[in-house]
Amino acid sequence: MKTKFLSWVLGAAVSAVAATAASAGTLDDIKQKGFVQCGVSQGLPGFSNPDSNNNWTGMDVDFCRAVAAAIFNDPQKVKFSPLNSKERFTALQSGEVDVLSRNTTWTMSRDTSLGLKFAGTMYYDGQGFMVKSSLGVDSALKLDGATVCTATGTTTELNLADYFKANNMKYQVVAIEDANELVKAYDEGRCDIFTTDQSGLYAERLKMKNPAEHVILPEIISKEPLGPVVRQGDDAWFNVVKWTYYALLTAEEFGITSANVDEIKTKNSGADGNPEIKRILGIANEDGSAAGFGTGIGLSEDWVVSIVKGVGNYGEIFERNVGAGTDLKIARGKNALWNNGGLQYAPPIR
Ligand SMILES: N[C@@H](CCC(=O)N[C@@H](CS)C(=O)NCC(=O)O)C(=O)O
Repeated sequence: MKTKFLSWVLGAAVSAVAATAASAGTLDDIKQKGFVQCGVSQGLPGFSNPDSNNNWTGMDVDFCRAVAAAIFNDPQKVKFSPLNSKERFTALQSGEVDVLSRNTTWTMSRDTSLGLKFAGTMYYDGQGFMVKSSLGVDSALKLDGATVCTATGTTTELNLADYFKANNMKYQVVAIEDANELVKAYDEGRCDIFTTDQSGLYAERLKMKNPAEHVILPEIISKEPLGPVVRQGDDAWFNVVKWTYYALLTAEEFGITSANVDEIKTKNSGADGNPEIKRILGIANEDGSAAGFGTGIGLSEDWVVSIVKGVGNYGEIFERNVGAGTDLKIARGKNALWNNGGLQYAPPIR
């Protein structure tokens, strides 16, 4: 009885917080303060990483810059809050950040009972394992009895338990909140294995004393769709974040890049312009009426132009931050567009 009452009180408190945050109107607040407050990781190369001058780069960072470009026609109008995995949801629930763009896995409980809402999957991932090559292990199924380093408050911890149980193996866990301490613990040999999202393994390996000494095992033990998150109860803001993600995909699908967006816009501006391109780039109809839908979600008609000029399309963001030309060298794989063998798919802008 007592516990039931307590959980009711807690539930009511969470709804009250969500309702307060929602009634504030996040998009209007952002327009008023002049920037987007974006929750990111504390440093994950390729995803959200600060340099020595506190300039942030990465896919998750570029997503927030895309949202800023959509609102302000300026990808720099964003401030970053570095958050560890344990504190990230409270920071979003309390309104400390407007959006969380931080290698966060979309799960049912996070998307429902936490009072949050995922706007899309910026990166389709899965959990993997890394070991020192000197250990001579070539499969995760040979890890019985191992000591495993992992981050606190993650899906990683939970999948790890499931996987070892399902395969009748024992393990000891070293769970650490701070990402740099975690990497250090593994690098210094406090654990035999490091486990996290496979993209995280590629990223964290770059921080090891000798990256070449570590191998990533072939097994992928979970689905980790990573994407931006907002609070429940504020549909206007949710729509802006969700359609910014779709705009990035749509631009790639139509071959619209940061280098050619102006040219494509000019080419399609006349009466014989491609109607689909007109809708995407918000080019007005001959009678002056709006062809696109930007103003319908509180943005300008050329919101997609601003996004692509500011950060490029999805493919450009991927290649610049984690692609073949970077230290991470990640292939598009499941993150290719739907018409190119991948899972990235946006509903039509119409
Ligand atoms: N995707 C998983 C794991 C995300 C996670 O927090 N991973 C750690 C280990 S790579 C991390 O991002 N550390 C970087 C940091 O805390 O700044 C989740 O959403 O729970």
